[in-house]
Amino acid sequence: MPSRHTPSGLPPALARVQRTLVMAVLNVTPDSFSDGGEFLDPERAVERALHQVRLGADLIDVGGESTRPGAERIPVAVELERVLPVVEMLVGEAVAVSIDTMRAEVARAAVDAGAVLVNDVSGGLGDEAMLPFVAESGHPVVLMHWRGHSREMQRHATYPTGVTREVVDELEHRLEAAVAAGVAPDRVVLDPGLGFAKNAEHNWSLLAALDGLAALGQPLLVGASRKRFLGELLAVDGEPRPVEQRDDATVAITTLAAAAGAWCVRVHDARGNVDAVRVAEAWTSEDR
Ligand code: PMM
Repeated sequence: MPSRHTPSGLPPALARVQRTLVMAVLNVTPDSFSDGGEFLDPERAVERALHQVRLGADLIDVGGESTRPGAERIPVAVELERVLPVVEMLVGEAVAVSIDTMRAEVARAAVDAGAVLVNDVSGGLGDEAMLPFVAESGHPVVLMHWRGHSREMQRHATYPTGVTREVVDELEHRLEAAVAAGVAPDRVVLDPGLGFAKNAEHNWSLLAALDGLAALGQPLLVGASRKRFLGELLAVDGEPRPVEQRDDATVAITTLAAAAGAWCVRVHDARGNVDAVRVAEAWTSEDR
């Protein structure tokens, strides 16, 4: 079984966990592909997150800007207005919060409010102030493979020398950039960025190569939950499986990702995924 790497700098309750972590998504947006508009009201958002924690989620990933293909950017003030009250309320409930943002200003406000992890889908490319901020804060950071903003990203879904090779190379560059900015390498989590400048075939290649990515020696995060490539896989008569019926396939990916050594999976509904990481842990455990 490939070894699972865990980032430093997490709160002790998370650092102690001896299995793949389950991060539950909380999109405080009107337009995310799977849950857009459902949790714009902070009270509802918090209720949803607490439900996910009761189901066994280890972390709640709060995001205020949709990254679905084609999405337009929003002003930073709007992003802050969406996420901050929710982060504050969740921290007040002793929930471990991750902040899903490409903006240093939003990351800083969330960290000041008590967020424990920064999740940057742009891998530090979206805002030049992000990596220096992460270095200063000392928080662990997720750097995802990214090739451009949602509006235009599918134009960059070309990998002439092989998707795994190019993604690994580009992630290594992001890691180097983080270290050059002063981020401790043991705080950096890498993420292949499924669906971001990638078609279904690219996503499956990356998932199949996950143990190879784990060999980079960094903790890995996998975000496959409900994504379009699952809808395409399960299509009937050319009709993709609807978003709300992709959770079983998500659980299957979680099991395989956990067995391949992922540190964390990012999912919309913790149910099933929490059991899946336990199954994978028992399956791959070496001390029996
Ligand atoms: N995917 C989405 C948003 N944030 N963060 C990380 N680290 N990895 C991902 O794969 C990822 C992400 C898009 O999905 P959503 O709109 O359902 O949140």
